[in-house]
Amino acid sequence: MTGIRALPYPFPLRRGELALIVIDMQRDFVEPGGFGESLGNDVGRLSAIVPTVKRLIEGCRAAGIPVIHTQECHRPDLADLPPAKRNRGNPSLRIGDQGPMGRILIAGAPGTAILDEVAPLPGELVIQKPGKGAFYATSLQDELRKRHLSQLIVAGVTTEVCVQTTMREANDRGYECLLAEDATESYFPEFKAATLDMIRAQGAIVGWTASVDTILEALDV
Ligand code: C5J
Repeated sequence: MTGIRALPYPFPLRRGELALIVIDMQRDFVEPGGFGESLGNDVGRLSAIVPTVKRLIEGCRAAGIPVIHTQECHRPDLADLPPAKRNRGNPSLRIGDQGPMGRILIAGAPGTAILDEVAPLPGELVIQKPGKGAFYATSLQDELRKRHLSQLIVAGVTTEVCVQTTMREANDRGYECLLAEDATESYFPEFKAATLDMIRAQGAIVGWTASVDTILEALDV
């Protein structure tokens, strides 16, 4: 078995069963003037990883690894947005409200779009998700099963919210996950560091972590 040099020990790569999943690289989280910034966050931390995420995506494509994208968004009628989620953050600007880039996190709004630099290619799977985890109320598990995929490289934002939630959901469903350390980011550096530690603690209790360079080297790209 070939392994990828990872923490806390080599990731047991099964290349034919591996996909890359890129979480929520959306304008509203990453660009100035979006929802993330309206909550008082420094979006510069997130925009700084865009070139690295792009390199990982392009490397995986070159290696023949399927690339899956997620997009956090809701229906225009908000039927999939419970008050427990809508009433969070800055109450003057909530999910579904009109923001500087259209209705915040509503399907089809400009701010909800995935950044051009890391946009899906035609034919790549895009999972629209109303929750933090990519498995909640989506077809992701069925799509992975159909493609006989059992391992995920995980990238995207934010590390301790949608990325970590997705990794925990995936792990509970039997998927092995490798988090790309420098292709994920948080508005809070200490939360990112803690998340990486939590994921790989206790013998990879949730998953593994490795740098993008190391992952691409193992994929021979
Ligand atoms: C958040 C996400 N932070 N994609 N979403 O609300 O992590």
